[in-house]
Amino acid sequence: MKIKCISHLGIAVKELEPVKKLYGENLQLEGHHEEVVESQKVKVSFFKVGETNIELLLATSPESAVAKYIEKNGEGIHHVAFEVEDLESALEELKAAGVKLIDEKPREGAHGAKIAFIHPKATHGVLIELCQHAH
Ligand code: CMX
Repeated sequence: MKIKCISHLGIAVKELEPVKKLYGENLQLEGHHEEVVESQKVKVSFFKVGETNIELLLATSPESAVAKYIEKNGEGIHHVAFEVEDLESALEELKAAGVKLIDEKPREGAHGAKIAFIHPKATHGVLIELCQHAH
């Protein structure tokens, strides 16, 4: 597989507005996209950092994985997302190598990107997302 770059770092937050103020006003990063990803039960807000992004993650339901994460760990870095050239074949490769996956097939994430998660049990505690952007 070919990992092209870190697409984003996902940060779990309890409230969006004060964190947006921190990244947007205090750290002066450019906020450029916001959307609710219904399937993931999250609202996401992106800030550009050079070629990569900070993705703030707000749970939209108590059943959201992000709500569960915050309950257990508090706010903080939730996942790292690597952009790959071809997500389906990357997943096939990992599966063949015996790496435990959460998603064996791509599903839809923010920006209409195809995304899939590797299980944190297989990644020494860091939740890894692989994504392939629509463009
Ligand atoms: N980082 C590290 N470990 C994590 C973790 C995280 N973010 N989230 C869960 N885990 C650990 C748990 O602590 C648990 O460990 P133990 O078994 O030792 O207690 C284990 O992984 C399983 O966690 P769980 O919540 O019980 O299991 P689920 O199968 O219900 O969910 C997961 C696991 C990772 C899929 C889910 O928690 C999750 O975070 N999904 C991704 C949601 C998300 O970020 N969506 C936004 C996408 C938007 C986009 O980028 O486009």
